[in-house]
Amino acid sequence: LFTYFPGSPSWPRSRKSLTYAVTQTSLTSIDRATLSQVLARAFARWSAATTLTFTETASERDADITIGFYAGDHGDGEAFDGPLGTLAHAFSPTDGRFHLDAAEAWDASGDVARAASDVAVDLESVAVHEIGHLLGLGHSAEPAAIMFPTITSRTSKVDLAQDDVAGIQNLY
Ligand code: TQI
Ligand code: CA
Ligand code: ZN
Ligand code: ZN
Repeated sequence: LFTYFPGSPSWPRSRKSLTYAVTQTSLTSIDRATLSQVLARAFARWSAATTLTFTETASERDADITIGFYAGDHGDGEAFDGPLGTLAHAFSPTDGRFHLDAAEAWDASGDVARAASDVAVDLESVAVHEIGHLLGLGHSAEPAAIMFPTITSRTSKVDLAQDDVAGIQNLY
């Protein structure tokens, strides 16, 4: 079953359209256009289940959600740890920060099973999970759920389960 953060924070119900910006890419080798495509696919999975829409903006100032790659201690008290371990983190509504560990072997090809690295991590799968946190979902006890707290390297898991849909529809 789905959960929320303490106090069930959400984006205001009146805000149906949220914007996101990619603000820090100096530590990743992922092509910028590919990164935009993967993020758009991940956000679309949540907009398909809700009345929310998500639009990329070039301006950090106009963005509700900011997305970037960071290494080690990057100033928010949640240091990254090198390959595997913590892959990414996102803060609860309405903070909007979504950080990815630049040390991961991110795969943005959409076919992580074919990745060269044994420790390749599917970027879209992690993005779908972290967007759930950005929108207010905590972890789920349902193994099929995107919000279930486990992910396997070289594996893709991008489809919302009925449990994720029920959780987000109950919140918005
Ligand atoms: N990052 C943790 C996560 O996103 C960070 C975290 C722990 C967290 N507890 C939280 C974030 C509570 C918000 C609220 O769960 S992670 C998965 C998992 C991670 C984990 O790098 O460990 C995914 C990133 F657990 F689902 F497999 C992506 Cl999909
Ligand atoms: Ca890590
Ligand atoms: Zn961070
Ligand atoms: Zn999580």
